[in-house]
Amino acid sequence: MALRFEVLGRFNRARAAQLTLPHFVCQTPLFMPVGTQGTIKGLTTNQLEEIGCQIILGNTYHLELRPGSDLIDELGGLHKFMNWPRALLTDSGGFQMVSLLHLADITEKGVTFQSPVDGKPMLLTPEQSIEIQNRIGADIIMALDDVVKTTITGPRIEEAMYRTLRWIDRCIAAHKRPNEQNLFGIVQGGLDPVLRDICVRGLVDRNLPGYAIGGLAGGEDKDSFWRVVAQCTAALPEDKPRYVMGVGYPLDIVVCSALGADMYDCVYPTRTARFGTALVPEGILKLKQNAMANDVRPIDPTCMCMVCKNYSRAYIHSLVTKDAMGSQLLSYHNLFYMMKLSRDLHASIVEGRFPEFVREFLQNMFPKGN
Ligand code: PRF
Ligand code: ZN
Repeated sequence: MALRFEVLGRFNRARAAQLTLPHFVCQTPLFMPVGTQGTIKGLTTNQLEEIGCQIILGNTYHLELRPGSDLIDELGGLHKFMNWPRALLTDSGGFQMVSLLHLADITEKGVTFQSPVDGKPMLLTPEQSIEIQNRIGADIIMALDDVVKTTITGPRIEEAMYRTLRWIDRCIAAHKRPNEQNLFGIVQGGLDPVLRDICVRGLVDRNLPGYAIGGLAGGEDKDSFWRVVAQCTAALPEDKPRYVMGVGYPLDIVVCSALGADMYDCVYPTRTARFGTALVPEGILKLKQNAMANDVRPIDPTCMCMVCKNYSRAYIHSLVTKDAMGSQLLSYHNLFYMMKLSRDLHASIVEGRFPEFVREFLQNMFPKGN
C-alpha cells in the first residue's frame, strides 16, 4: 500500500482525514478537478497550486491516445511531463470510452472500441489499463470496471457487477507498482442494494488501499443516488478512503460527505465555467446575462480568489464566449470555490461544527425554504 489514511475528526458518519499519497499530503473531504488530457483546461499548474488543488485527475484513455503512455513514461511520468508536483489520479478508461464512444462494446476480455485515430477496432483489457496507468505513474490508479447507466434495468446490471468483480483480480495481478501507486476498486451494481452489497463485500475481501463508488451521477433521481452512497459508505472499511466518482455539484458533495464519503471528481466546475456560469454561495451566477454588462461587483464579494479581487462581473461578461480569458477566469474562480468548500468541510468536521456549516450552506443556497 502506498498511502496512509488518518481520520482526524468525525461528526456522525462524516469524517475529515489526512490522506498521505506518494506526491502529496491531502486533506479530505476533497474535490479533485478533472484534467482529461494532462491539463485542467485554461489553467497553469502554478495557478492550480495557488488555488489549493491537492490532487488532479487524468484519463487513461485520453492520455494513451495522445501523447501516449510510452512517451509519458520515457519522459519521466505524468507528474514531470505536466509539471505537477502534487498528487495525481488516473481513471481506468472504460467509463470514458463507454460514455464518449457509443460504438464501444464490452465483453469478458475488455472494452472494444473504434480508434478515433484510424477507425480500427481496439481492445482495452483490465491488464492493459493497469499497464498504461503504471506507465503514467499517478498516485492513485483505478481498476477497469464494467459501467452501465443507472437508468437501465434488467440482467445487464448484474452482469456488469460480476464482471467488475472478475476484472478486479485481473487488475490486481497486472499491477506492477503497488508500493508506488494505489489501486482502487470500484463498486458497481446499479441501484440494486443486493448487487451493491455483493460488490462491496467482494472488493473489501481484496483488501485494496481505497474504494470508489461508481455507476452514479448518470441521471438517476437524487433519492436513489443518496441511498446507494449511504449503503456503500456504511459497508466500506472505516480506515480506507471512499471516492464517489463523477460527483461534482456542491450540494451533492456536502450530502455525500455527511454520508461518510471522502473524495469526488467532476468536470462540472470547469465545464460550466466555459459556458459562462460561476459557482457562488447562493448557487450559480450566469455571467452571460445582460444584467452583468454594467455590474462592477466581483463575481462573489465574499470570495478571496485572484479573480474576485481583480475583476468585475462586467469585465468577465464582456469576455465570456468571446475570448478564452473569460472561461479561464471563471474556471479559476470555480475551482477556488470547490477547494474552499473542501477546506470548509474538513475544518468544520475537525472543529465539531459540521451541522452549523451544513445549515449555513443550505440557508445560502435555499434562502427562506425556497
Ligand atoms: N467508473 C469509472 N469512472 C467513472 C465512473 C464509473 O462508474 C463514474 C460514475 N458514472 C464517473 N467516472 N471508471
Ligand atoms: Zn472568486
